[in-house]
Amino acid sequence: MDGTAVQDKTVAEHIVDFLERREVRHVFGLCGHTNIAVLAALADSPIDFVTVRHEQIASHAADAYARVTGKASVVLSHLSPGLTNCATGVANAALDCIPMVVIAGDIPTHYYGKHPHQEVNLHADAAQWEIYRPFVKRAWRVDRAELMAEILEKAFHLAESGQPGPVLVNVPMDIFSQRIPADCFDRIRDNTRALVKPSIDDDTAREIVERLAKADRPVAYVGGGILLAKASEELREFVDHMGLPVAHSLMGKGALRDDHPLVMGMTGFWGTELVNQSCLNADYVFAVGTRFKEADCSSWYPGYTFNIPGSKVIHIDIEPQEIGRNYPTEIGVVADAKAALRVLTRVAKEMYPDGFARSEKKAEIAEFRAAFKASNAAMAESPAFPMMPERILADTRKALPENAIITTDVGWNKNGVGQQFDILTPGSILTPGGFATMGFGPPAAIGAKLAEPDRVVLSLVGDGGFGQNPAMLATAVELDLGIIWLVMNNNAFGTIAGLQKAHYGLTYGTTFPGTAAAPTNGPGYADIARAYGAEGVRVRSADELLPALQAAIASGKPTVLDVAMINNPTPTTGHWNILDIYSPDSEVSHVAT
Ligand SMILES: Cc1ncc(C[n+]2csc(CCOP(=O)(O)OP(=O)(O)O)c2C)c(N)n1
Ligand SMILES: [Mg+2]
Repeated sequence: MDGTAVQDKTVAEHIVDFLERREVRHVFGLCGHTNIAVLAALADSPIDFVTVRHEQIASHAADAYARVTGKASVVLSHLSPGLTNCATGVANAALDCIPMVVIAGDIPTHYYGKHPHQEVNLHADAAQWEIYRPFVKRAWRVDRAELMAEILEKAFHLAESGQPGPVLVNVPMDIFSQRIPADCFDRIRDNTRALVKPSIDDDTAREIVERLAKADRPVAYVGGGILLAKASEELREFVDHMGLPVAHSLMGKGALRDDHPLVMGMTGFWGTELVNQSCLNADYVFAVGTRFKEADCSSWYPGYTFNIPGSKVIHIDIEPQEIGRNYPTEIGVVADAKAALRVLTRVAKEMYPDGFARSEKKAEIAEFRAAFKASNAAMAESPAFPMMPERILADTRKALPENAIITTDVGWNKNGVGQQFDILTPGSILTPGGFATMGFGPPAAIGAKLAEPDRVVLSLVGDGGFGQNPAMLATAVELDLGIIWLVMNNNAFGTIAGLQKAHYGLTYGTTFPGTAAAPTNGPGYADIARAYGAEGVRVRSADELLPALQAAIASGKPTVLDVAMINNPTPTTGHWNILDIYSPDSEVSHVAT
């Protein structure tokens, strides 16, 4: 450190300058006595601080913001209860590989271990940062002010590179207020902000193309890694040239438009017959940016989604730990999906300039799609009220422009959407895949709308999920965000109620008893919306939904639509091992009522 340098700014002010230089536009968070120094510095900054009423709302909103912008989002949290409230959203981001930098205040360094106000110290002094260790890529406790610049720099690099994910920068409050010389931050000023990602070599690419070309029944199986790498266009070029039918995981939904002639759909428990059968019969599975997760692979049971070994696996992923984790892999490549697919397409065009039509497979896909649609038609057009879930999804698709962003939660809105709702713009569905967090979707819509204010943003959510974070409405109204929340209201934690009914013959603790005022529909979600200053509409017949959606989109106002829905489970063709755990001796189907 230069002893003559001016001690010009506090660490908090330097942090804000750093974030401005990184072109951060929004910071999500909630105040506390440990972080108001940073808020004071933000007050004079072009960066907007998005105030929420519960830290989980901040971390989910930041998660969605990062999914849409493709860059690390920033959360500012208070210590202990603030940080634990925030944890669910951070863990959700971690399991879906979403880059995020969480900056948290902590107790002052000179009080470590003395049990100052709100210290977490039962096993070690000033140990709140350890709570995050299992789900962040790295957690720093900043014990010296001069180290802040390098730590922040590393934090952003780590969050955004390799397999992305959240990191924690935990800062004792006295460090925020310390004045440090400017050159502490100047040291990193000219450092690069974007790291070049690894690709595939031509020889390996040729080997892969050769095997896929010679295969009889190859299948591409893609995951969220395609969207994280913004590789949809490269994927389309490669599968079009090779004529590869495409299956995808839940997180891979929308990697290609769902109406692309080669897209078969989502695999696994909630997959359809076509996609699960095609994967079972594949001689080669060409997997990119996916981790072969349990729900997508029918608990890895042979005979439901994948038959591996049997089918051979080629797997490209940015993270070596994902390769060979659950299935033996013939060729494994650690590479960025976008870079690797570019090389593969170039090599494939050199080796097989005419490409592969696989017209028969395309015809089979088209035929299945038509038959699946026909088999759902009665439900998708049903006038029943409470509404059929299929009709809610069909009317929602009709009302939305192709590039609308949809956030899902868990429940029918996730499983049914994965199975039967067409996504027509890559990256336009944001879903909590790995952590499957109930309560993700409504606040996630706030992050999505802030990232893309000109696009329609709709949160499809169950009544259980909506009930988790209704306070997000305060933020949406304060910022006048024209989001639509469609509450698929079956007066139940329906997905779990369906499992319980099938295995135990009852619904205890899984449905809502109702209230005297609303015995069958639970709390008045439209009234709650109006109390927060948003629009609230209780839809009263099936035919009212489409016009209500169109009116909400046209109004541009934050609007909650409360839509009564029949409590039927999402149909399944795959398997989930929990069924055997509940009922080991009988083959109980989830769809049984
Ligand atoms: C935070 C959290 N708690 C519990 C669960 C377990 N869970 C999975 S689906 C579900 C029910 C969701 O209910 P709702 O949002 O009403 O959707 P529905 O299943 O009725 O369509 C629950 C409780 C979870 N995934 N996340
Ligand atoms: Mg429900």
